[in-house]
Amino acid sequence: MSNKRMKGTVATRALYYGNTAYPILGKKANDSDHTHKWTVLVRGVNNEDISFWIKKVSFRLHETYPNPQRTIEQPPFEVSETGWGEFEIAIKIYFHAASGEKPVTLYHHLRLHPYEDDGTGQPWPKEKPVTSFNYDEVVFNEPTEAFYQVLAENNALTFQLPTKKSTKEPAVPFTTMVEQEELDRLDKALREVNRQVQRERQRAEAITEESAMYK
Ligand code: SLL
Repeated sequence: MSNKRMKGTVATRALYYGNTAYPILGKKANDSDHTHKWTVLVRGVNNEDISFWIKKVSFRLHETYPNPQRTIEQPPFEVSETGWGEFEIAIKIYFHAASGEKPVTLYHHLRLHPYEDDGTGQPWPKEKPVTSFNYDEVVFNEPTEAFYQVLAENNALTFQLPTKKSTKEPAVPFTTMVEQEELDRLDKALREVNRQVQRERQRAEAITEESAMYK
């Protein structure tokens, strides 16, 4: 099949990456200095199979881990470990050979600790997992004909965010609802900034007027 590039064509795929972490509690906690069990992962936004366009994922862990370079050749693209500290994980994503694309590296700060109370204002419950996920889109600019064909065959020329968080595990973290909440937050922040600018402008005008009186 052809590795000719399709001029003027763009194909985009969405994914999310990040980690979940659970504290090690009870008797097991005394067995080593490891305080947490964690999983770092790369997934489709609907938790769908992404192996038709992602060939393998390589996770580079901290050098305190044995064989820190962990390459996962089949889905699920994830690594589970235990440990005591947070560090940055380089996540290298290799695409289907037909794409002719170089691998892409994403960086994720492994998060083990809650840095805030939970939503109810209560301290973070010990048994509740800490999660840290990021959403991203991979844009294939002028894809090869062969790769375009792969996407088409997998119904993957377009994508949609899920509308709601699913209740079944693993719950998808990025939904149109979450997107809307973020847009609402930005909108509210923008209105607040405009209000403050307006207020400062009025103050400045008042001062100018006042100083004019003394001239
Ligand atoms: C820190 N800069 O000091 C970081 C490094 C490294 C965490 C964290 C290894 C576990 C093991 C582990 O948890 N490393 O011994 O296998 O916080």
